[in-house]
Amino acid sequence: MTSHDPLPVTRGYKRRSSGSPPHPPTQNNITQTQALNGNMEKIILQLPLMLLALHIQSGELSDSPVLEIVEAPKPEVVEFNNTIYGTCEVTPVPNLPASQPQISGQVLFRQVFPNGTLEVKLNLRGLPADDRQARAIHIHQYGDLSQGCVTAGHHYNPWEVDHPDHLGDLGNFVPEQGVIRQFQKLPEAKLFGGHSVLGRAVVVHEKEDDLGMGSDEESKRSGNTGERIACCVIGITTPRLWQETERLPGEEVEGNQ
Ligand SMILES: [Cu+2]
Ligand SMILES: [Zn+2]
Repeated sequence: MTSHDPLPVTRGYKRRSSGSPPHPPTQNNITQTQALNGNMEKIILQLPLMLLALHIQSGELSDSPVLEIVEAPKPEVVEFNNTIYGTCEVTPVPNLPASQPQISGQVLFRQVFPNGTLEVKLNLRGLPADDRQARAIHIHQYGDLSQGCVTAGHHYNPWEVDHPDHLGDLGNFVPEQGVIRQFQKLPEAKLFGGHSVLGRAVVVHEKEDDLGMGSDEESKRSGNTGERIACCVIGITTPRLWQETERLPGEEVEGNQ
């Protein structure tokens, strides 16, 4: 058998279901044998999935090796005192109309393993000093900026809820003196686990988020926030950026070693 052959169990499964029996059994025997074969095949095929599910479930309580594979930027977590740091380097979309500000800067993330509340620091610049327009910021599903911010998909929504309850709906931000500086907590979003926001995008919109209060359907989908004017992909980083960024109102001192 070469490495390209299918696994023997797969071939056995195919042969059993398509081949004819070697000698004619009674009708009753055929039915029983087929039912038995069918059940056994289902159990055999599902067994690895069932075992995997059990491993993952129990892994949330213990230190299962499977959990490490599913979870884990483990080296960073250990190295940085059970904390994972994320950064997102915001850049304006190319060919932005002159009426829109060229927003750049960083959105930083920090979460203590495994169930700490995700903390976010926004540090954006590039707005006119007299600009007081509120702008929406969300975490979108895909870290794909191949065609600017439009390829980042919809708001990341693993729970299939309405806007503005998506786990990465950061809300509205009003610039002051050309910058947006804010600390906030995002209790629903995580850097760890299956619903991690790592690898997804932060998108800054041209308009204010209506927070689901609008009269149209789009309000409960995206908040009617207009064009996407700047975005970035969230990646893993060291504590350096978080620690070097000035402390913002609401930011807790502890854990900031
Ligand atoms: Cu958005
Ligand atoms: Zn949303």
